[in-house]
Parts: sequence; structure tokens; C-alpha cells
Amino acid sequence: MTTCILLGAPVQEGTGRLGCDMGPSAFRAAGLAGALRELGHVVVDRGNLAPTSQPEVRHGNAAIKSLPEIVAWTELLAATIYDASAEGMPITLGGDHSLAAGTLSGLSRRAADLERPLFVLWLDAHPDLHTLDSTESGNLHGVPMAYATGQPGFEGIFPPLAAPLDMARICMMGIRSVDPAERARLAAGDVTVHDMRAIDEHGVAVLLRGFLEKVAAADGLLHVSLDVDFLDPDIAPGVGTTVPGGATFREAHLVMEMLHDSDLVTSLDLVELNPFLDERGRTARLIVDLVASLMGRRVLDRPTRSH
Ligand SMILES: [Mn+2]
Repeated sequence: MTTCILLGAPVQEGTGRLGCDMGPSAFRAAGLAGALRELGHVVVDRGNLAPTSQPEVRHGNAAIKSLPEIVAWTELLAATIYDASAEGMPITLGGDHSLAAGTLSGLSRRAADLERPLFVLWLDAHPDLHTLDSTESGNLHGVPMAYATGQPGFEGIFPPLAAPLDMARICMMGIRSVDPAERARLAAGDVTVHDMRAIDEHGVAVLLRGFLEKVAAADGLLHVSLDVDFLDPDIAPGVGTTVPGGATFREAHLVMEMLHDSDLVTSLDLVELNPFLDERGRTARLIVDLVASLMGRRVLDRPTRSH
């Protein structure tokens, strides 16, 4: 039994289009809390967060949009997730992926307090590894991973990180859209990247198992960042950044089922759901079903047999 702390983060200024601010409501309407309670978990819904003030920040890259708003969200989420992670399992209901700047910052601080390493499973079509200097779209949902791993150029603009995330503790799955600056950063670092081709060739189980073994061996905390565009747009149309060739229904469920079996996940972000683009709540319901798999729903009981 887990205490799940739901935190709505209706941030949408990190994307180029409106609608992600309705994400938290859609997850609630799709029955997230009920699905978790049905599995025996305690659910505390803290409602939606809202930053109260915006810092005076600017940057030389004229393409950047809504910098003060995103910095304000980062500060608020870093503090809120840090606190919530002491009480249970924070589940952040986004909102666009810029919110990960805040959640990863807060979780890194928690992990440092506990003297345990923080690992991140990043389920996304994109690595979100742009810096403030390299982003061309200026949409700040493309930068949270660069910020959280301590890439240069965020100092004095974004809040200081208590502890930057170690790139060697990140596993990205579902990647299929990478800009040149991100490609260079991935090549220079030691992030484990399983793109869609790797998933096609090996299957999610083999790829994920290796990472989970690493987390378990290091007694790590494991954060899961689930971007709707990890999934194929045919099954998850409710997102502004669809990229063809994403994870299938069964691939996604298998990832969640393996995460549940591992008993390693300590926090979760659900991001980029855009209910305005969804079809009668279909994507929201799929994500709720995936969370249920992550939290213990299964088709059949599968007793672990000793060999
Ligand atoms: Mn993303």
C-alpha cells in the first residue's frame, strides 16, 4: 500500500499551444484517484498548484517564451515535490513537460538528503535536452532535462539545483525526435537512450530490465516521467507534439507492469496531456490505465517461481 499524493500542475506556457492546463482535470475525470484506491492505495489529492509571483528574469535568446512563468513553476514545484516526497509517492498531474525542471530539482534534493542516488526513467519521444541557448522553438518544455542535469546557461535564471542529476542514472525510452544540439549533448554524456529502433529490435522488457537491475543494485530512488507522446499517436492522440511510431498499448503496459514488479518507483510525472486535442477522454483514460498497471493492476496473478 502506497500513499499517493496527487499534485495538479496546470502549466501550459512551456508548449507552443494551449490546452495542457486542462490536464489535471482530465486525469481526475478519467478516474485516477478511484483506480488507485481500488488497488488498495491511499490517495491524497492536494488540488492544483499555482505560482503566486513571477521573478524578473530574462535571457539573450529572443525565441524563448514565458521564461518568468516557467521559472516560477520550477521554484514552486521543486519545493512542493521535495516536501511531498517525504510523505508518500508524489504523482504530478501536468501540465507540460517543463514541470519536470521543478520535480527533478525537488527529487534530487530529497535523494541527496537520503544519501541515495536518484534514477530517472524518461518515457518520451523527445530527450528535452535543450539549453536556454540552444532552443530554437523557445518552448521551455524542451529544456527540463538539460536544467536538471546541470548543463550550462541556467545559472542566475532558473533556481539553483541542490544536486544535479547524474546523466549515467537516466534511461530514456521511446525517443524518436532529436534535434542536433540534443544529439550532441547525448553523444557527450552517458545517458542510456533506447530509441524506438532499439525497442523494435530488442523489445521493451530486455531494455528495461537492465536499467531496473542497476537501480536496485544502487538502492536508488526511481522517478518515472511519462510524456503522452511516448505512446503512438494512434492510441494517444491527446498531445500537442505527436510523433509517429511510438510505443504500442502492450509495450507501454509491459513497462508499467515491470515497474510495478520492481517495487522501485518512488515518484511519477504525467505530462503533456492536452484534453483539447483528445478524443472523448480516450488518452486520459489510457494514461490512468497505465498508472493502474504501474501501481499493481494485473491481468492474472503471476506468482514468482524459484528456479
Ligand atoms: Mn517531453
